[in-house]
Amino acid sequence: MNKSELQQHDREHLLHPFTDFNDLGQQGTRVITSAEGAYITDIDGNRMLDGMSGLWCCNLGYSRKEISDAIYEQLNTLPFYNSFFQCTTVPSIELADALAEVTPANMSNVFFTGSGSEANDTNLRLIRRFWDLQDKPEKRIVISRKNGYHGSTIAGASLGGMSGMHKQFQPLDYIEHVQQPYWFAEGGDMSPEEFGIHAARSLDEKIQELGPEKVAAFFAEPIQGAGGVIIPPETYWPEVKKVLDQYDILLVMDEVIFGFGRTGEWFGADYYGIKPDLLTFAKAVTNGYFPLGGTMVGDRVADVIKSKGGEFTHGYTYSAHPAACMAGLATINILRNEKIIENVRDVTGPYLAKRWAELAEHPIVGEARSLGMVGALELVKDKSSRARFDDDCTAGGVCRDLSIKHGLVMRAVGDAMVIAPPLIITTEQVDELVEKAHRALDDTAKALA
Ligand code: PXG
Repeated sequence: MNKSELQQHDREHLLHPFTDFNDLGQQGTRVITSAEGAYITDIDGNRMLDGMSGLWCCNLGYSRKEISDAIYEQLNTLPFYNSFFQCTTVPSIELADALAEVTPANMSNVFFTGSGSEANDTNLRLIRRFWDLQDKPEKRIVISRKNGYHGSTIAGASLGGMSGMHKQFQPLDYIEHVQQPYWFAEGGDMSPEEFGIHAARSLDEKIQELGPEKVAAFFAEPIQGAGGVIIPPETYWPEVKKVLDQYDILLVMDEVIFGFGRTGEWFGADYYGIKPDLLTFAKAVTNGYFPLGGTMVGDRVADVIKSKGGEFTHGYTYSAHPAACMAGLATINILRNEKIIENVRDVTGPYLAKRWAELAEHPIVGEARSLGMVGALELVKDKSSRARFDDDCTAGGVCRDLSIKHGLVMRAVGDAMVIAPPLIITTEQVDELVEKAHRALDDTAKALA
């Protein structure tokens, strides 16, 4: 099929995630046909620097044959076996061992799933069982944050704080949402430090309003990814942890985006020096090469679930799929052996921070923030008042399309332009990224003038 035939069949038969089908019908999908290193190529032969690592997953880029070989060899040895009913496979044991080593010290058990959304469903099941087994059945309510993202199943989308998603289904009634630590958009006249405390206090207030004895857990991303790379002020996490400890509420860190090196540490929890009770992962655990997710279960929770006995009536056919586990092992081996994460922490992360900050000088950029290998630019019409170009935040979409024309994939979250390039990006490629982003900003300013 040629390009237009492919687009026609795509329109007729494929329902895409998070897509307005009328828009898609008019524009046609972009057909991506190959990828190499940090670059993707479309069907017209356009080569683009992938500033989004696929969908926040290909931390090692696209050319790691060790991972595809590991999957292939496993498929030719034992393509499938389940982990139910007292069965196991060698890859699943080896990956569980490796995960216990690289995740925070208080975590030595894993429950495997097929995706991040499923893993958050698993977390809700584990949390309920944990409190029930300790004769605290009244601890039922879960708190998360407005504009957080935790997946797209009913549980994931209920946990997430995306109002546009909540309008399209019936969210679970035992999940409450509190303020996000988004200083640029919501900080008003407060300093970032003051605002960090303020956002954490909104959690405290919600807990007191609900009754601490009824609150089971708090779910949060270390840094909000899909919400727009929202890096909380330094004061936020220490204060949140204090509040949760005070009321004996479990902390679930959802590291689907920030796990496996994105901050320059293995996990966001390491970056912030926090030990969560549960830690959700997916995406980069297999470098995006094979569907796999899971939750790391902290010792406090695992000890209760394991020692109190009784069957935990939960699991997925593809929990611990052997080929997925081999992909995970190969990925962790590369991250470790090639010191990829240390390089982000010591070399490429600081370099990106320096170059990205230069974009704050651009007339339509209200803030340029970055950390490790993520960044965001806030597009504004007026820098001092932080006024947007329009109420519907359409400038982001304009900038994204112009950026693609210049050969750089950025993602628009409203009017925040976000990047999460592969961790293997070189300093020269960071230069290329920043220059292309600059050109996209210039063209956006012209287009919106
Ligand atoms: N938690 C977090 C923090 C995520 O970012 C999920 C859970 C769900 O994972 P699965 O594997 O079920 O998709 C995610 C996924 C975007 C975008 O456009 C982000 C995600 C997924 C799709 C698009 O930023 N994050």
